[in-house]
Amino acid sequence: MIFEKIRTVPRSDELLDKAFRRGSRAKSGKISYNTKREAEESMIMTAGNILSDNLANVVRSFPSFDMVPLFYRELADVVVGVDDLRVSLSKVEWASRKVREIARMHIGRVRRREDPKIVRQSAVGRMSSVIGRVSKDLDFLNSARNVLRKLPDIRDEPTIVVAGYPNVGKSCFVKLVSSANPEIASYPFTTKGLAVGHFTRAGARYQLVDTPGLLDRPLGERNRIERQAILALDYIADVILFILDPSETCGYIMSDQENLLNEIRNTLKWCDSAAHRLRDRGDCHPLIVKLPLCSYPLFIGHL
Ligand SMILES: Nc1nc2c(ncn2[C@@H]2O[C@H](COP(=O)(O)OP(=O)(O)O)[C@@H](O)[C@H]2O)c(=O)[nH]1
Ligand SMILES: [Mg+2]
Repeated sequence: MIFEKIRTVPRSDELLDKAFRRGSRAKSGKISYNTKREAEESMIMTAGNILSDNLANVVRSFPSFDMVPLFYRELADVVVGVDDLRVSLSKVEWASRKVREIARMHIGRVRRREDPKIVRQSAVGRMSSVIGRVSKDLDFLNSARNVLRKLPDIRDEPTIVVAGYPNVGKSCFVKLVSSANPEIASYPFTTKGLAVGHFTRAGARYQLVDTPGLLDRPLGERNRIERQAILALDYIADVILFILDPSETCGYIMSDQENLLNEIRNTLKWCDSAAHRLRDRGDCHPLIVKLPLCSYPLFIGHL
């Protein structure tokens, strides 16, 4: 999965600690230094390189969002916000360049015979201040990284997306028939993200995607959790398995559940990506399965 490779983003205090510790070691560890001047220069260069390289590595470890497949880009936008990511990444990139510039400038001052200790103190102060300015961005990038790398690995395989109102038994069904192991509970909104499982039938592998429950309301009013379900329906579903609970033990009346079904049916008709994909797979018509929780008859129909 595209976000799996993003590495842990260090905190600002960890970065400063590492850089200045190594810098001090570089200064004191080498007996070959003839003068205090060379020792301070080495400290500034080592600390500057470590800070600058680590910040550049943070930026490099995130994928370029223009190259990320549309489904994952939209999903990343829903769960963490792609614009916020871009802003933080560009600030960290700025900090990487700025620290290198500060190191170069201060090394120049040491070589021009300014007091090396004072120059080193100034370099440390300015580098710390630059890192302090991106401290919140580093924290945000690390929490975003932790969310992104847990997104499901959706492959280009026949995909069935299971949708419906909250608490109707979607996760239970997915767990029963596939390798997925979603959390199941007797209260709504247990599932907060997409979960993918697989099963094999007649030698072919299928993906089954569990989604968070949807309420019957306009897209603009949907929260981040519901919008993940909409994206799965919109971008990756070859077949939609819509589960209804006629017993209404889920806590929602049938007419509301049916309204949601009709709304999804109408939305997907107008949605280009879903309409094209569903048409391309001539053998894979979207299905709506009315799966009763108790003893109701099974009903299968076409979207
Ligand atoms: N009676 C009955 N209860 C079910 C069935 N499937 C799931 N449940 C229960 O319904 C509740 C919600 O199930 P869950 O799979 O978490 O629903 P989801 O929110 O749609 O994913 C849980 O308490 C399940 O044990 C079923 O076929 N029959
Ligand atoms: Mg669930």
